[in-house]
Amino acid sequence: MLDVNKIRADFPILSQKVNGKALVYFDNGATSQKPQVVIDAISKYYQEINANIHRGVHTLSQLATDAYEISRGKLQNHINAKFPHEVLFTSGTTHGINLVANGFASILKPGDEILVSAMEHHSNIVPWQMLCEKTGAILRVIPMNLDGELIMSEYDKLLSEKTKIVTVNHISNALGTVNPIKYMIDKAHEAGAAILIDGAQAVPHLKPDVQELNCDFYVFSGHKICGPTGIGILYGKEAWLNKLPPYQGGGEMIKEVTFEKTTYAELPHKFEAGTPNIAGGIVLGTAVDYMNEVGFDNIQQQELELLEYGTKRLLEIEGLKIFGTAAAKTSVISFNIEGIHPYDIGTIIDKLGIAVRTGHHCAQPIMDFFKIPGTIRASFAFYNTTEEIDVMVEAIKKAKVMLS
Ligand code: 7TS
Repeated sequence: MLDVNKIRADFPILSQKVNGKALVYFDNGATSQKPQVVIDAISKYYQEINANIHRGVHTLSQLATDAYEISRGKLQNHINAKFPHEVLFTSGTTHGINLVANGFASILKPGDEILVSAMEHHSNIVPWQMLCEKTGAILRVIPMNLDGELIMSEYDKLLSEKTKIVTVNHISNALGTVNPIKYMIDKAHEAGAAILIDGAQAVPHLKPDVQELNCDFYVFSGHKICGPTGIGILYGKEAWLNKLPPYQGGGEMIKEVTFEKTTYAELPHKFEAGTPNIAGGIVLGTAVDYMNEVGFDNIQQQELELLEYGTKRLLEIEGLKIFGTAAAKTSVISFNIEGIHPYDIGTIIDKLGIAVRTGHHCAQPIMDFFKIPGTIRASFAFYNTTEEIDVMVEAIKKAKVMLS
């Protein structure tokens, strides 16, 4: 069992007051809070070993390079990648998806098809639409049902020899649905297509095993797993990363440059042009260590309790409707109250110290599907408590009285 009070003491921001009230932070889907070890590791890097990596023979450069590569190894272990060079540092999920989509420009022909799901974040829609514009490929959408579950029989029908890549989130940011990605990966491969998994909302809750999943690409952001912003991971199978052209040209990604011809560096450097977010890369390793120390079994147990308790308490509010009622769900509750705009509730409960996200959550097609302008989203992390849910429920009741 998780000692939540002990865990909360690791996060200085959680004992802050916001608008004069104790902070209730339920916007973990947007970004997680950071434990003191992570905050300290950032200072330590700049205080003790700051230098550019992979270039100097001097001691600090070597220390920074070693720390960066040790962190890559931690991430490799964390997701069980076969090789460290299959783990690329990016600036985040968005960067990882754009890198892969850009690479596929050299593979796709007019009429080829890309499958996306109906419940994607914009960052897993727009890069593929841009790719379609560039190549003449066609975007097809895997539909979902009213519970917010992808319809697998429709997915099976959409897959064909025209399908070149499938791209789907592991967990939906707006609905909390956990998608059947193992099934989807196997089916994509049977059809001869590659598959990218957007793990941005999954990695805060579980440890993906990329070899067991057998996905071709798996992307996520560091800032949702207690790490800093501006750093993320793109896992790609070695064969795919060798096949794709580099995304950006520049220093560190070359083997040899002449004005006649340039040859590219081996993986992972081929995809890591320029000075990267060195501190971010190193500290992401610290963040992953922290999450593993807390333990994903403990995290899941705590979050399941929060999901069940939160769902029960919220449904006590008259006129409240939850969007995203999939059988397989994580600790995200998206809801609306009849006759009240989500922004109004969000604004009032913010005054009471409660941070939730309101709006379309960068997933407008989901809102269009449910014919709503947006939702109020409470997304819980392992450091949240049922008492905080009680505070939110009371605040929403107050807001409802004020607004009706
Ligand atoms: N994919 C999913 C499923 C996401 O939830 C997000 C961010 C992204 C991609 C993009 O990640 P980034 O780190 O590159 O920005 N989701 C959210 C959210 O739900 N609220 O704020 C950001």
